This record gives sequence, structure tokens and C-alpha cells, in this order.
Amino acid sequence: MAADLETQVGIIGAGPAGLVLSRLLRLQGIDSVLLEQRSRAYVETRIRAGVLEQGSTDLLIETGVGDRLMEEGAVHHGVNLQFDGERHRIDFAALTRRHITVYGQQEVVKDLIASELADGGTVLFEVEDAAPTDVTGPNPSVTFRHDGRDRELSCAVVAGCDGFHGVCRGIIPHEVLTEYERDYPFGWLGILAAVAPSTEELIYAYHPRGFALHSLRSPELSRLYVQVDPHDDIENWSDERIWSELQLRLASPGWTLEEGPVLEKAVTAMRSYVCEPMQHGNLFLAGDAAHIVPPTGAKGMNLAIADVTVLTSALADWFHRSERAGLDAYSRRCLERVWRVQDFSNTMTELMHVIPAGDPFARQIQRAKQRYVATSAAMQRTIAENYVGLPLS
Ligand code: RFL
Ligand code: PHB
Repeated sequence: MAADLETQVGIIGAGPAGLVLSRLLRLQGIDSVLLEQRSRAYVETRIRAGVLEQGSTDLLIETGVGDRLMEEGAVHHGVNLQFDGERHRIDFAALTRRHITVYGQQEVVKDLIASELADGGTVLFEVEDAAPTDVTGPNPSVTFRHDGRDRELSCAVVAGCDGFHGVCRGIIPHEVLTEYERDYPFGWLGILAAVAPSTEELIYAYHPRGFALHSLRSPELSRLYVQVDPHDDIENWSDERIWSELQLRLASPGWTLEEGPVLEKAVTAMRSYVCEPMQHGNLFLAGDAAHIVPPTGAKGMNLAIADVTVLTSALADWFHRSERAGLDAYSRRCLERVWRVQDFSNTMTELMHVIPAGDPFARQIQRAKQRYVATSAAMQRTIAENYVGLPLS
């Protein structure tokens, strides 16, 4: 079948990676088409991340998609780590002079889709069976079904931004791919609750019954999580049970957790994963398609944005100056940040969670680390520097 659509970069997936990539490419005068499996309404309401590193926020503002983010996003200059009821504030401002912004991932997605469509960009939603073809040959393309028709998008480059369960990573031959993986013996049960947040800044709490996190979305909406068994059924968790666990685990002298109606709840398993390389011929993976981190470091969306920043500058060299060195080095350049973030996310995860059936020696080491975080300015600075995010390259 002859291609009925043509562009320079075919992007599979309209999550943060694909949408930010499309925005950055447009500003470089490079044309792209986005193919998304879900409906627009679905991707705009999928509740996920909430924390943007300063570098991510700056990038969204600089690229003209930050108006609502500046108005509605909450700038935070610190975060609380709590061990057995004792709360310790990590002061980003004093330790790094940088900050984070709390703004829902689905709001970022909404803003990017609106700007893409306003600029005349092509985003096809509810696309089925997207398949990159000939990515190592002279005529790459993506075949797919849309509106009951078989279609083909001809493109010089395919960007695999289709998340962890997408199709792009799977076309890299096994023999050239190395996969690194770690599963954690716990998951997060997350809720969105219609109640004013009981805290101005996030609280990450270690408690003998398990981890808990108090985050927020707006003056009227709170986002909270509790550590659960990754295979636990959400049906086992009534709203009363969730609030009662949150009350126990987040409790701190002189502080009250306000409760409210639970609008949404879901359990997510936790995993670390990296594939190397993140490219094959003219296919380039970005974001969760290439790597995932446990959410304790609040890094997944930020890492997706970092990848596509690297990819855009490599693609600009290629399309504008016929220089391929940047594209050839894409994976190597991204993976440096990916592994730094893997280390941080893993450190935060091991610091804050109860390891089921963990050995007593490991618990004592964890306790020593928690005491060190509570008392050492050097350790607090390390956490702050990683949490606010290292500079984008
Ligand atoms: P996404 O967001 O998964 O987007 C991929 C898109 O591709 C589409 N797709 C396809 N389209 C066409 N054809 C196919 N065959 C396709 N297969 C898939 C999907 O429908 C989707 O629209 O990946 P992307 O863009 O790489 O972005 C990654 C982030 O979404 C993810 O890392 C974060 O949500 C992780 N995360 C957090 N990250 C942060 O930076 N800060 C946080 O505070 C934070 N908290 C979290 C999180 C993730 C969580 N869950 C639910 C996993 C908290 C949680 C609970
Ligand atoms: C969130 O607000 O959803 C959130 C915040 C911090 C995390 C993970 C998720 O580490």
C-alpha cells in the first residue's frame, strides 16, 4: 500500500514524551505527526504524575505552553520526609536555590494537545495496530488503522513514545537489546480525594505499617498514596480502610489529616526498567517506552521530557545540517541521566518503604540511612539536588 500521509518525524504515542517532542520539533521547523491509540478524552483525564522539576517547568514555559502551568501550578520550595512520626523538611531553596512545581500530568497533556491543534498540527487519536516498518531501511513508515481504514505514514524517523506497554521497543531485535529490570515487592494504592490538602508541601512517610505519601493537586484536591501488596485487589480497600491507614502512617504530633470523598483509586505495581540501546536504525525510543522508575522519586515524566530534549537537538542537526553524530549518540547521552535517575528513584524507594519479610540487618541499615537523612546537611543536599532535577543537557 502507498503511504497516504507524509512527515519528517512519525511519533507514536501522545503522552508527555510524544507531545513535548512534537512541540520542540515545531519550534525547530521540523514537521511531525502524532499517532495515539487512546481517545483524546482518555489521555486528558488519565491521572498520573504530579511533580515537575524546575528544568521541565522552564522548558514548558520557554516553549509557549506554560501559561496555565504558571497560573495554576504550585511552586514548592521544599518537601517533607517523615520517619516514625518525625518530620524533616528538605529545604530546596536553601540547598539548591531551585524548586519544583506541582501540576498534574494530565494538565500538561491537555495544554500540549491544545497548542498542537491550535498550531495546525496533526494528532490522530484512536489509532489501532500502529507498526513501525523498515526503520533500518531507506523508507521508514508507520502502518496503522484509523476510522476503519488501513493507512500508512511515511517518515524519515520514527519516535517511539508509546510508553512501557507500547509496540516500538519490541521491534528492536533481541540480540542487540540489553534489558535491566527490578521488580519491587510492593505497589502503591493512589487516591484522588475532594478535600483541601492538609499540607502545603509533600510528605513522604516511612511507618512500620508501610509507606504513605501526601501530595496535592489544587486547593480543593488532594492526592495520596499508601504502600500495598502489588497484587492486592482494589476491592479489598474501602475508603474507610484507606483513610484509616493514611491516618496511622502519616500521623505526626500536632498535625491533622483531613478526610474527604474519594474520587478515584487504583493500585500500581512498582518496577525499575531500562533498555539499551534506546535506538535502532531510524527508530528512537523516548520516555517510558525505554525506561521506567518507581514513582518515589517523582521522575518518570521529567525523564521523558529530558529524553526528547536530547532527541530534538540531534534531529535538528540531522534535518538542518545533515549531521548524524547527535542521532548516533542519542541513546548514550540519554542513558547517563536515566541511570542517575534510576539510582535516585531506587534510593528513595528503599529508604521509604517497608520491605515485606525483610531481614533485620537490612532494616537496621535502612534505619541508619533514615537517621542520616534526618541529621546530615550533606545527605539532605544530595536528595534536594536530585529531587529538583539535574540540569537538562
Ligand atoms: P505515557 O504517558 O505512558 O504515554 C505513552 C502514550 O502512548 C500511547 N500508546 C500508543 N499509541 C499508539 N499505538 C500504540 N501501540 C500505543 N501504545 C501506547 C499511550 O496510550 C500513551 O498515551 O509515556 P511517556 O510519554 O513516556 O510519559 C511517561 C510518564 O507518563 C510516566 O513516566 C509518569 O507518569 C511516571 N510518574 C511520575 N513521573 C513524574 O515525573 N513525577 C511524578 O510525580 C510521577 N508520579 C508516575 C507517578 C506514574 C504513576 N503511575 C500510575 C505509573 C505516579 C504514578 C502513580
Ligand atoms: C503525585 O502527586 O502524584 C506524586 C508526587 C510525588 C511522587 C509521586 C507522585 O513521588
